[in-house]
Amino acid sequence: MRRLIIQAVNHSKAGHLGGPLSAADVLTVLYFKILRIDPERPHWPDRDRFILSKGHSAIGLYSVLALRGFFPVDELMTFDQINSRLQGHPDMTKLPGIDMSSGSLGQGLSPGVGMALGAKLLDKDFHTWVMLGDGEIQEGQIWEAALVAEHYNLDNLTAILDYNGLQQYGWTASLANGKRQPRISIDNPRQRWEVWGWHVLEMDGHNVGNILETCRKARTMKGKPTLIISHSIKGKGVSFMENDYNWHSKVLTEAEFAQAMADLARPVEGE
Ligand SMILES: Cc1ncc(C[n+]2csc(CCOP(=O)(O)OP(=O)(O)O)c2C)c(N)n1
Repeated sequence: MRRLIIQAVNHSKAGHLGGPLSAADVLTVLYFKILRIDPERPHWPDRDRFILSKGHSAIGLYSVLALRGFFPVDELMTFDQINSRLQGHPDMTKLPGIDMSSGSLGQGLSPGVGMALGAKLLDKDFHTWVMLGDGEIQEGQIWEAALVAEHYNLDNLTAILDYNGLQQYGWTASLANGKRQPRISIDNPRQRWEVWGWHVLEMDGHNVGNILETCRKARTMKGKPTLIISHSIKGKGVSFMENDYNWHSKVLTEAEFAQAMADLARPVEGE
């Protein structure tokens, strides 16, 4: 999947890399083991819903959808081209399998709350999952949605925070490398979300067994919504991209492309 991400972004000469690579393992476990979905029936009313609120990681979502059989893997090479169904940010009106358009950060949890509330009102048992970025949760709309989810006791809603510590131009925490950073802190998300009335779980976002176990547990949590803090590494899998915000979104040179593909030819840890 990571190789497909690199190939598609390299081919289009545009798109994000760090964020999709940090989310790749979680997306894989969700789409292959957790979500109740059917690629043959992308609009099945009883399917689980998934919203990639950090929509700039679209190529990660497209890759897993293709591998799961929603559309041909070859189509990934149309990524970000005019008239492609695979735009730089997910478009639910174009591509079956996308439950919500996204890209303007901060807006994905609100429709997730609506879907989860809708399921309760209609007495349906599907679960709604929303993936958030740690830079993204500085957005006030996320805070409002979190409070509404708690108000309605939406235990059929799970948010997964891709906690890679980086956003577009640097660290998300107020204190990084011993230096105070001039940006709003999202340190200690556990404390904040617990105060907002959510269950909070944590997992290693690159350990498939741990992701599987934690997501299964989230589905069974009762009484209130659940946040999973997924500890991850931005750029995971490509040596020179890991923990470097410069690779948030950048075009690869030929040599960098070759190095990235070589890095990703290594066996996956723990496989
Ligand atoms: C409302 C809004 N402001 C700014 C952007 C530009 N932008 C795209 S990605 C990004 C950083 C996101 O960081 P984070 O949520 O931590 O995502 P990740 O590190 O997982 O890529 C920004 C500022 C945007 N897409 N939407």
